[in-house]
Amino acid sequence: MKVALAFPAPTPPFRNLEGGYGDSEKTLLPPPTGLSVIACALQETRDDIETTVIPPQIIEPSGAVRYRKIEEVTQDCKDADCVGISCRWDNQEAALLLADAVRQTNEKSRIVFGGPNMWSSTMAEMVLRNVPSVDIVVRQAGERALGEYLEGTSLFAIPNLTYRQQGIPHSNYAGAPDMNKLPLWDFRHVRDPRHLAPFDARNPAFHAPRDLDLTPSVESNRGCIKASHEGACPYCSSGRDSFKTLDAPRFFEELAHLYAQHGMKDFFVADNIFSVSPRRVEELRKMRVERRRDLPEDLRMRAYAYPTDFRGENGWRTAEHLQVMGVRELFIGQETFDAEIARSLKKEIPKVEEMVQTLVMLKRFGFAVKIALLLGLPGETKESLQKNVDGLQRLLDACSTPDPAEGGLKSVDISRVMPLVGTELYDLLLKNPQACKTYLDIVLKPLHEDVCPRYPLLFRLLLEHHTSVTVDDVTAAEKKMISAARKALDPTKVGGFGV
Ligand code: B12
Ligand code: SF4
Repeated sequence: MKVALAFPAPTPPFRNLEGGYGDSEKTLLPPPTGLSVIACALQETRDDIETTVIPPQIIEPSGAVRYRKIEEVTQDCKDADCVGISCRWDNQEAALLLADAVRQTNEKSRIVFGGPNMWSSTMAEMVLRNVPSVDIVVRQAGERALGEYLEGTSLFAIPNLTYRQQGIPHSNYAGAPDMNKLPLWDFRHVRDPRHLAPFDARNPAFHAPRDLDLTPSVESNRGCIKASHEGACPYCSSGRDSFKTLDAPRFFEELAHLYAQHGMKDFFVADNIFSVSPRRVEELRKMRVERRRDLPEDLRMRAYAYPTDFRGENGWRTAEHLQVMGVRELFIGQETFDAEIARSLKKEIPKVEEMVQTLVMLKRFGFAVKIALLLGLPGETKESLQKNVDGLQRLLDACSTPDPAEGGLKSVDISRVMPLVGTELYDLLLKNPQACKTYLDIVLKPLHEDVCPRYPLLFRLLLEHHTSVTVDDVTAAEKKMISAARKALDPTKVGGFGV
């Protein structure tokens, strides 16, 4: 059986979102982890499965990188019995075009959607109501669900599956696999070795990347500990699955495997929060030290941390453990400097002075830090926008550094909050008849059936119905923040996304 797993490139309006990650039209993105993890798990279930992972880009013979065209991916999927397509909000439109193109060239191929934009049953069921070329949707983890689907298990018995029952979409219960029982994975199903060579430290032409943003992603846990304790943040589409961890020895065994297979030694830790607890980081640190022999000495990682992880003595210890483990860059979601808005996010967010102290401490340990801020959150006022402008300025004055090697604040993301399908913010708009009517009048499609919603319009509706600010107010604050950050930091490290 032939299986093709594709990560389509975003279509033009969503290309090169930069977001402080560089020009993704021309910069090589790391090979897709999610699809590679699935490919390795499938291989374990049956040896007659031949899986190919198709990344979003092509490397030309000249070495130039460009996004793969939909026709090219369709051609790559021509003989596949099953085509799995990984969806993110920015490549969703491309994923739909690809599904239709594959269906036209191969009537029999089974077409499966999955990926970060398919995590909610709202989205999965919407796809099955509106996109006839898609056979099933896998929500959240894909390894077990896709394997069982290909094995022919009854659809109603497969966790995470959304399928049609007499034409009506039906979503099964969601279940997260035990990460420790999944096989070790690698990128062997990415067939073109040129996608892997630039990450191979054994290669004489290897240049260690200055930033770790575009290094291969790995996981030590899944789900979100914050979401499971306090509830998901209202703008988050990925915090709702149950929390699972990979045992510390397995995590480093996986890294050692990727080093042995591909010479990889720089990693992007995908965990929503890596520093789950002081005990966990201590355990990981111990294991890193114990496994010293199989791992490269200069193993480096970039990880997400929770804003209050670094409080007091525990915080200082957490920082030390992370540093010994090889973490060099931290991404911290501050989101807002307004205490009232922070409360509504059910997220504990430090005041600006505490954050300054944290950044100073992290700089002493040599961490390069990226801070994310979100504009237009429910409850936003002109005053809260001003607090964000002032708070960012305070952080920049105290801790910015244009050279990540020095540690300190090296990068900021200033984004407009997006009511992604599957988030509480999207549901808020869906329940608002006035917002839905405006959407229908302008787009001529009901919001609840639009698989690729117009996010700029949803952002405006969110501001109109749930804040006291306008798009112009947000734009003005955003401009001030971007300009201040560009003055203080390497301008290419000032990013953000949004509409
Ligand atoms: C790493 C990462 C990046 C890296 C990618 C490079 C790299 N180093 O790999 C960088 C930093 C560049 C990046 C950028 C962006 N990212 Co990003 N990123 C992530 C992150 C942190 C980890 C992804 C990962 O590797 N996960 C681990 C693997 C194993 O999980 P997975 O890919 O989800 O796959 C599993 C399932 O989803 C499923 N699955 C996946 N595909 C398929 C396909 C099929 C057929 C099936 C059955 C199942 C399936 O099975 C897999 C195994 O269980 C996630 C958040 C997260 N923690 O997951 C955000 C995330 C994927 N990113 C997101 C976004 C939006 C972006 C941006 C588009 C930001 C923006 N501008 O809006 C940019 C795009 C920039 C660009 N031009 O490419 C969102 C997607 C939300 C959505 N609804 O679409 C996420 C979920 C973060 C969030 N909560 O907002 N990102
Ligand atoms: S945004 Fe981050 S902290 Fe909030 S629920 Fe999502 S993954 Fe968890």
